[in-house]
Amino acid sequence: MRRNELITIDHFILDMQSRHPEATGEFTNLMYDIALAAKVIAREVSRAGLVDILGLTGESNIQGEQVQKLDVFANETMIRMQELTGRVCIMASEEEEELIHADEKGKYVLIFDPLDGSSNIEYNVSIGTIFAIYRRKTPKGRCSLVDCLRAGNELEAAGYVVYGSSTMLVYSTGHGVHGFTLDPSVGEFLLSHPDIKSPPAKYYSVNHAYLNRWTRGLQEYVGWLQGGRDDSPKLSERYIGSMVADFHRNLLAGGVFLYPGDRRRPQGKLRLLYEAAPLGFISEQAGGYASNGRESILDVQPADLHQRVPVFIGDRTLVEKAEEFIRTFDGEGI
Ligand code: AFP
Repeated sequence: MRRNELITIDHFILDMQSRHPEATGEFTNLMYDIALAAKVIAREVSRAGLVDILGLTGESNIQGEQVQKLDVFANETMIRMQELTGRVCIMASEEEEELIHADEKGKYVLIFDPLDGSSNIEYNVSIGTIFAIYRRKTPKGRCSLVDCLRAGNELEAAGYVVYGSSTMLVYSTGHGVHGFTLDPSVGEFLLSHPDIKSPPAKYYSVNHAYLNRWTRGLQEYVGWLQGGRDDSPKLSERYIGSMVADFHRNLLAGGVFLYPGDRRRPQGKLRLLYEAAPLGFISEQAGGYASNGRESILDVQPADLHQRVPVFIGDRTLVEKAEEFIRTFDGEGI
């Protein structure tokens, strides 16, 4: 990027496409559609705090339109932006029990969490959208569950949008990680963070409220992160409670995010297909690593659309260290 050059996400994606002469442009257009959906959702997120002031909490708003909850709105926006384009054959959303069939000629499979961290919405805390793109597996005709139950190492692309102090879209097609910041005055995502590589870790992020339910290995590991041993990294803690926001901060500032399994929930809370695999893909592209505590999250083959998985993600050395602690104390309870 030349100094002071403004590169919109559309130009950037098109430039990437021109490096692949075999590309038909369909993927490029799919990315445009996602960026457009992100802008629409960002607009609603930025107005969310006005809902009470403007008295829109009833059945309809001042234009007589039905007022929707933000997570429902985000889900419908993602679906509407894709279902008629002919680019996507099937979709799966964290908000939907069932698969969403689109165009049976579509080449791509889109999996998304429309509004991650939704319990933070009403407190004006950062939230996000996560997306994963696979190529269809079924050669032709209607796509089905087998097209969606894919390991992260088959991903064609993944990304997320964080609605924070500004809105940022970050994505990777397996050639580095690139971040774009929305300039609301012109309505464009501008390249602000080309080729992101995570710096050495400063932070760890975990919900300490569950400490008493953790295994011994996990307790020892977190103690180590904090500075319990001579070789400890002595990190500071940051935890927002929106995975996208926690992940994003650690990606840029350096750190590790954990949502482990515990006695009550052995598989943790986070979903493999909607959260862990796409962010794992991004993390690895930025020089990090994502694990379920035993193996790479990208190697986990999903058996169920809404399957949960323990997550350790971010700085490679620190995630590998988590695996080491878990192995060392394997079988030891609390
Ligand atoms: P919500 O969408 O219910 O707010 O959950 C968000 C989330 O799935 C993820 O974004 C957070 O990292 C995690 O849950 C926070 O969970 P805890 O409240 O148990 O720490």
